[in-house]
Amino acid sequence: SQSFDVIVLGAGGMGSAACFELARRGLKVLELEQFALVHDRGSSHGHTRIIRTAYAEHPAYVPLARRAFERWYELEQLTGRHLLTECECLNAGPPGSEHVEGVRASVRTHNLAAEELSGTEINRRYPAFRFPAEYRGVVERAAGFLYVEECVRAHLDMAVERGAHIRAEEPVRAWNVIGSGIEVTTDRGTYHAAKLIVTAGAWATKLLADIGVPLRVMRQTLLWFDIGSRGHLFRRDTFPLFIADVPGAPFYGLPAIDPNGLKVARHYGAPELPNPDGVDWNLADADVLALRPLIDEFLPGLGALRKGQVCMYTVTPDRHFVIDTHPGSPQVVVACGFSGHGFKFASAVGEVLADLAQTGATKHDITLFRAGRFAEPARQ
Ligand code: PYC
Repeated sequence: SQSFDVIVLGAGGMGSAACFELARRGLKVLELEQFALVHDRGSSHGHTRIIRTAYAEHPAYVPLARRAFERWYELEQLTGRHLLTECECLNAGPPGSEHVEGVRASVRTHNLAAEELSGTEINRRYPAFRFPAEYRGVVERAAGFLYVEECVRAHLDMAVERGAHIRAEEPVRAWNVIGSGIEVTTDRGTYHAAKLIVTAGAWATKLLADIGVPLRVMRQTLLWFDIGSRGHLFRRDTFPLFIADVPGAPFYGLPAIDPNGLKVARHYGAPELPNPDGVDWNLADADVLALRPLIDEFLPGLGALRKGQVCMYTVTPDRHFVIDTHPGSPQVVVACGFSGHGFKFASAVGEVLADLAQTGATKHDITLFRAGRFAEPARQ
């Protein structure tokens, strides 16, 4: 068997970033991936991911978002590749929208630059939209989108350049604590290391079944629609990233950046599954029908479907991440439950995971992400 300082399970957004950071720090690291590298059977594909700073989900994410921006820009410098395009982000919803209120809370807490718009003002500024006049929007400029597959590839390539060992198409059968280290058994061999990082996406439901985090998997569909002769309304100088907190059916979209047209998807709202085995990877008519009424109401005039992809969310009960040392094994670091809003942070999470594996602590505030929180009585 071979020995490493750290083994990383899963080469998606988080695992690839951790692998890069560990290799950069001079550690001997092995990355194990069950599929081909940069595959489309997990949660790190679909061309683009939103990155934003005025974070609706909790103000505690704001410093991590800033760090993530820094680290994506640094990765661009290291690789010479274009990974992130800046773009305005519109957060819209009816009066009382939890999402819009959450954005405002982060703006207040961190004194962020943001602009308030009425529904009418949104429609005037971005003429593709038809929001009701009483809707409210908060627009921020400290936002953009990442080229998700390119980001994963960049982290992996930079990790290999720094000596990381990466083994693809090698599913993990089991990991076990052996003394103060760990042993990982795959279809092809057995490996030993001082530390283990589990960044297995939806497969955390299996590989981390014992950590007391009730994870559920959501099958999401990413859809691209024809913009036809109305392309000028959907360019990123005329159309923002948006998250629309429409009652019962929040959805989001990104400007058209290529011939596939406008990318639009629902955020949550799909049935939850206990693990990834039940996910149907084929696009169904029902996937498009679920989104069409939202498009017709809020983005009228979009054309036919041009492309669709299935992707997974791995969701925690409070939709906050889990980033921690394993509750029973201090030599194991876990990152899971990114709940459909994690990828943007991968560049910073890689640093946090490397910190935890190397020293058991990190200077980043990750108290919101404790693995044990689901077992604790609610705080007053
Ligand atoms: O992480 O910003 C995000 C996001 C929006 C919709 C899905 N994910």
